[in-house]
Amino acid sequence: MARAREKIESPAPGAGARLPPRACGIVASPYEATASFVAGCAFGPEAIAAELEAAARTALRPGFAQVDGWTWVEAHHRSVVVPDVMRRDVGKWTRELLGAGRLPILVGGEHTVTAGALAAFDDASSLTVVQFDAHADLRQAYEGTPWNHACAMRRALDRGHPLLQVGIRSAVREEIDEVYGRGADGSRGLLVRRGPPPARLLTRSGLREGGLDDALRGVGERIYVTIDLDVLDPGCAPGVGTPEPDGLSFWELLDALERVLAGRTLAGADVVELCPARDDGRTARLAARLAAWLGTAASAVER
Ligand SMILES: [Mn+2]
Repeated sequence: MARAREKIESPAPGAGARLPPRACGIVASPYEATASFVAGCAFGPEAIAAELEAAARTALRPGFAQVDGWTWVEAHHRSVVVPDVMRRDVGKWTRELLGAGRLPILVGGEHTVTAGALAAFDDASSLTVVQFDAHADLRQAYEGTPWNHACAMRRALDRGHPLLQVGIRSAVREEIDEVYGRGADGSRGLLVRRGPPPARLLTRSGLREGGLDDALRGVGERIYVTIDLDVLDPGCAPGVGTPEPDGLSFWELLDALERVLAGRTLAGADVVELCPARDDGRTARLAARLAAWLGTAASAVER
């Protein structure tokens, strides 16, 4: 792994190394404190690092950014399980990359790490979080903590971020009712909460039926994309902690991302919940490709 990171460049954690002006930076957060089904996503970042290293040697990958020269920062050690420490460290490095004019792409780690990246952005109400996920992640608390990965998007709402949830196919009644109101009927798979902050949820079936354009109506110009890999079908992405049948194909995800970002600015992104213990290598490669795809939006980076 040390070798994998040499080429992508790795300032020591917390060293405050001066970062050269390059388009993208990866913030690695091997954080795992609340795995509720299968453990192991603390090893996600190093699996992605190996795939990015392989990708850096690949000349022909049309549509994906060249990843050689990207900065790689390890936000904290794998032993960190205190949410405040994770959020502080991920926030610090995300801020550092933003300050250097680079697009921060966070790789996890469990979905809780998104809170760390979002902490680096001051004006939450002008940064819409677009979540691709099988699960709603809207619980107020789960298994005794508000920093469980099942609460990730509830915390984003708490910060004041408008939210668009896409591909959802698993949620409990209470979390939906609490955010979208009792009697939310989900007609055509789209739930709408009129904020502040506003929120929308497009189910998996709603996406299949062409509901994304409706869901995107009125969504703001600055976007933070969070991709929980379990939004994908377990057939193409088996290496996740909480797999759900009937997910998106890789193409379907890229197509949806393209439509989300058309005419909008990507301010930051993350790819989370990779669980190498469940993987045969295909999910790690896919996660690295996703990061490289997100990197194509780096030219539009802004704070
Ligand atoms: Mn999630």
